[in-house]
Amino acid sequence: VGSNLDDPVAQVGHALSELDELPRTHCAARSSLYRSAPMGPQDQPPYVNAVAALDTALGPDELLERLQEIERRHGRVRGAQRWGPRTLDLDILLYGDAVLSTERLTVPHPGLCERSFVLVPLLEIAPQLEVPGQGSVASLAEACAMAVPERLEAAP
Ligand code: PH2
Ligand code: MG
Ligand code: MG
Repeated sequence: VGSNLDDPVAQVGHALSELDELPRTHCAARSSLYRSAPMGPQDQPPYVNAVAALDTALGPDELLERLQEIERRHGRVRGAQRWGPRTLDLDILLYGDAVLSTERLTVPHPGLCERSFVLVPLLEIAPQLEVPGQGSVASLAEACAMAVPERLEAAP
């Protein structure tokens, strides 16, 4: 889950609640929120990121469809700029231990292994997790060269 526009902390918080409300889906764990410098174009605000573990009976394509629906409700506009700013980004990082590559969806997420803003929150909720073909989240986080994101304190 990521956002860097229109109150990113609120965008991410609301999105996490909406994930738990998806049909045939239960949010089993959610990480803290983390703030980090933008990866990609630097002339955009910092990002707030989090990760969630979902138990779901939705297949990967249907899940992706539902996530894009939530993104649209959050005013997501698909801009021309790669890695440009966005109100809400919901990416499927892993789907069980599936390895998928279709036109619309690649799982594990191709950027997962290089992105500290993904690995650090993932490590928080799933320290034992293995990424198919890539090793443990712990070893990937250890090896990641990107600056560590700042963990935000939960609102009182
Ligand atoms: N997402 C992007 C581009 N750059 N940078 C950070 N820190 N966090 C993100 O989630 C992010 C990004 C496009 O998905
Ligand atoms: Mg993304
Ligand atoms: Mg995305």
